Amino acid sequence: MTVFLTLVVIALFGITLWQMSKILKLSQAKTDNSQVANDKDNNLQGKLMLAFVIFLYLLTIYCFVQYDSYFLPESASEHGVDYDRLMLISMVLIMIVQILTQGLLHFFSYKYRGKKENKALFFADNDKLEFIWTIIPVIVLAGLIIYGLFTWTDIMNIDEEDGDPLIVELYAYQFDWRARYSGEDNELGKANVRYIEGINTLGLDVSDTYGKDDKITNELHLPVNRKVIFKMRSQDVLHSAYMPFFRAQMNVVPGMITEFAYTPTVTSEEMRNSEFMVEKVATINKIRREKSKKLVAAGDEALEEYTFEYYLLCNKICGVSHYNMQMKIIVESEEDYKAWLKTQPTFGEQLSAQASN
Ligand SMILES: [Cu+2]
Repeated sequence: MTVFLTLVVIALFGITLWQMSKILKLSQAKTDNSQVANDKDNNLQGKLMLAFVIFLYLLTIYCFVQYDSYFLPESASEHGVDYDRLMLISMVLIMIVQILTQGLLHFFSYKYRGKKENKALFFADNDKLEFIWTIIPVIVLAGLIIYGLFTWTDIMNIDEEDGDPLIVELYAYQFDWRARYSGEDNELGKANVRYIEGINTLGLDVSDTYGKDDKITNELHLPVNRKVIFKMRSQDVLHSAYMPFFRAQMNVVPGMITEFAYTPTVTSEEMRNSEFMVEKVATINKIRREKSKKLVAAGDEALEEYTFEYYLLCNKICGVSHYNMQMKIIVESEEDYKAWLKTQPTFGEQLSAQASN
């Protein structure tokens, strides 16, 4: 019954509105209701066009100033320098073209807004003009694309024979990462998702002798200034290995091995002590201290001081805890790296420890 009454009320309300709109229409019968824009309309629209583009440009400048602190520091990897240069050149070109064309579009809409006495000029075509505005974008775009292709080839050229690269497996699963280092033999053992059982969460082939001395860790230690080749595997869904400070990102796809390589050039320690990071961390800690005051007042635990670390993040939304899927990266000297690796147990040792339990 209530539903029926509600529907009746809504229907009556609708009819009332409809009747009122008819009255309104009658009272406006004498005003100009022509569908053709008059000078007053054109004036308003022209000014709005101009105001809109000015608003957009002011907003852009504001965002650059306000969100400047979210920019990354200079790249901490060798190829990252080329990557940043390509990005900068592309962005500067895009900005110049955008500011000019968009600005002119809106300015002309304002300047040549409709006026009753204006007559349109018949202008068929101009070969010279068309040639100019075709050839300039062609040359600029071709240059940008060719430069981009060369940079891409340089970055994606993963040559295992070149120098003495470190080969590390990155293993992704919901919702964490593992790193696997090849042992003394410098060869990663075979692995397959079918072998996953008990502590063998990476599915290493137990019968493969190459795998026995592999070391599985939950931190990624990398020696500085040595090329690292990452071989990536996923246990379950699509993940993405994202290391923004090294300008590196690669999808981690179940059922296949994807690769990426880079040479870290700045140790964790150096990055922590860099001017850029000291300033940034100070700002973060200031915010945290203020937040802590409120937390303590509310009876919650205060926030710890923040110190900078590199992280490997997941950059594909892979499930509920995706936001927390990360592994610490420590870039250090070759000696420190070797000393750390020595302290890690091999897969063989882990297996026999489990067997004796
Ligand atoms: Cu993920």
